[in-house]
Amino acid sequence: MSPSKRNKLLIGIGGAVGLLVVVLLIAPSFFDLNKYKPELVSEVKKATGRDLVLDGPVTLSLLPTPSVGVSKAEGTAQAQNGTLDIPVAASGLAYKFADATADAGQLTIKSENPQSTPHNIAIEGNGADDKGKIVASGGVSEFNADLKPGDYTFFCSVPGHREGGMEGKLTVK
Ligand SMILES: [Cu+2]
Repeated sequence: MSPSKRNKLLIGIGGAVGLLVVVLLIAPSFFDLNKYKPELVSEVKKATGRDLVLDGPVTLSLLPTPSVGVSKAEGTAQAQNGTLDIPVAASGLAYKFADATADAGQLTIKSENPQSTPHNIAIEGNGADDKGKIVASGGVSEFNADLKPGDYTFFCSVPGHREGGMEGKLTVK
């Protein structure tokens, strides 16, 4: 292959791959890369006059989902009238509060999630193991628990989120 032809091939492949990356960033969840295989092949052929053979399914993973912007959890959420409200932060793997306090007894724990990333609220420790459903885009995760005095941990049970920072201490008095 001559040097100029090789450059053309590289530019052609680069352009087609660049286009795919842009489409992936716009619509990652609706996107089936294999649907674009014929276009990719024809683009490469147009640019180079050669047939590109793509064997098998084409896969490209952008996971874990890139998160933009990080909110820091601050302060203590305090239960009021039997409800403990620990909302998810506007962005990032964080709640709005770093920790929480409540009185012993019946408690509703809830967490509104403004993000498109799914989250929930769960607790464990001191014999408790409860969680609300996973929600997104303004949904509210909540559950009821009858809590004895002691130390608990609240966290998001979506895989990786607790490790990413979505946890805090709940003190029940
Ligand atoms: Cu989460």
